[in-house]
Amino acid sequence: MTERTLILVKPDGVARGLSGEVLARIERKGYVLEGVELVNATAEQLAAHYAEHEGKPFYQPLVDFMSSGPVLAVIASGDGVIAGFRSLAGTTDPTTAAPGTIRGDLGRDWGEKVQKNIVHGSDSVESAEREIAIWFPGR
Ligand code: DAT
Ligand code: MG
Repeated sequence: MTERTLILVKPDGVARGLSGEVLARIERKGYVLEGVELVNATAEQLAAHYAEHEGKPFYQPLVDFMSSGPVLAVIASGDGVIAGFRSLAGTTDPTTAAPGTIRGDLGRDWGEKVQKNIVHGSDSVESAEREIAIWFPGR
């Protein structure tokens, strides 16, 4: 089913010059870029985006990291793009993410205080629509 997802190239990805690499992988898979914008995330955007993780030990370090530089917010569309991009991204910890995935190929840093895993991708239709409204109001 054609659907939309919300992807973020996180501050580590943008700072390392990996935005184009991530966009290229999305396009090579056949997904369509519907919106791309460089954003300095506000505290309100991050609180809304990561509401499900509030109270967890990694929450504050995560929000601090996400505020440390610009993020590239992307809407991508296509058949099965929500699960498909999660598959392209790889599992959460880049150390064990499979080779061939964005996190597995390009990520490394992980720890109690830093979670630099390059990208975010929505995990369900409901999350995707909720997150698109946070990063692209009116879309
Ligand atoms: P994902 O980004 O793979 O959907 P998630 O939604 O569970 O993972 O968590 C959001 C982010 O929070 C994740 O990209 C990195 C950080 N994170 C998750 N679990 C963590 C943990 N156990 N320790 C440190 N950071 C974590
Ligand atoms: Mg998640």
